[in-house]
Amino acid sequence: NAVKNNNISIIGVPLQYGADRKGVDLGPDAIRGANLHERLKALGFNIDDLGDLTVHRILTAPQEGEKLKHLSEIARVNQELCERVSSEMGKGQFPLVLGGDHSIAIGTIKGVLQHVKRLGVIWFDAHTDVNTHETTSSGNIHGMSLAAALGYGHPDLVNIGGAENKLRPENVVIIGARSIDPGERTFLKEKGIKVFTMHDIDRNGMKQVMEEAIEIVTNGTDGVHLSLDLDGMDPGVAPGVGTPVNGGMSYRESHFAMELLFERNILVSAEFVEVNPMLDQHNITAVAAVELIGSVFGERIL
Ligand code: B3U
Ligand code: MN
Ligand code: MN
Repeated sequence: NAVKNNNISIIGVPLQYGADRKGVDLGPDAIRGANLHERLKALGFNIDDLGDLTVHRILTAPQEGEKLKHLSEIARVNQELCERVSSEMGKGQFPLVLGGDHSIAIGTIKGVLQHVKRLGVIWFDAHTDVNTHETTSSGNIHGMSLAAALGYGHPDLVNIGGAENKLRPENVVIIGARSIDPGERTFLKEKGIKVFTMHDIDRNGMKQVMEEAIEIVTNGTDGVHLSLDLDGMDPGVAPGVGTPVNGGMSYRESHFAMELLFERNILVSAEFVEVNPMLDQHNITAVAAVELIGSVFGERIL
């Protein structure tokens, strides 16, 4: 199997305050509504759906030019997510987290790190999410979550689950990037984080990219987390996302990547984020998410 056991815990995180566009809080239910449980059960998994974490409604708009929009609620929810993920892993469960905006990767990863000290991460995304409050131009925390998990950014984010618990840059790969801010480019170069851009996928193909990526994230680690932002896929196949970027990974490339992850049996946890039903057409982005989850957990054509 792709995972160390047959038991998956589903955790929904209806958080939208890390993103600008409204509606990504509806993601967890849209994903469940696309037959997630049935699909995983058909593959032989036991499913424990813990429901959604509580997110308090914020009625005040962030200030003009704010660099950490809605920081306190985002930090609170992520701390709770961290504890929930950690306690599920402590019971031997595989945490499958449904977003919500990508800021929830901070809580997920910090929770996994409590059990897997040397953790590899595959970050599937059109963006690289390595801004900090010092480099961001949007102030949106979903563009800062990978930096925070690496130990960079505002202390309220970095300290979630303990500041000493953090990813190492050499254990992280980003796949599918095609929109990188100037400050992020500097950060990625300085820290030596491996990025496979769309150019690399075009040039070498997904097979070679994934083989290199898996080599990096498994080298010296004890497990791998998949953080999959649906905007990594091309907007033609996954239009229901807040910040679509043209020229993304095709339906087949994305599935092939998931199939290779299953084959190598390296994942200890996964999250699927940024599904925005309010921007979607006929729920096809949520359906795509569930299909990718199917491939990650071993669905095959024949
Ligand atoms: N890098 C930009 C845009 C962005 C990042 N993540 C998403 N969009 N989804 C930013 O706002 O930091
Ligand atoms: Mn992202
Ligand atoms: Mn993205």
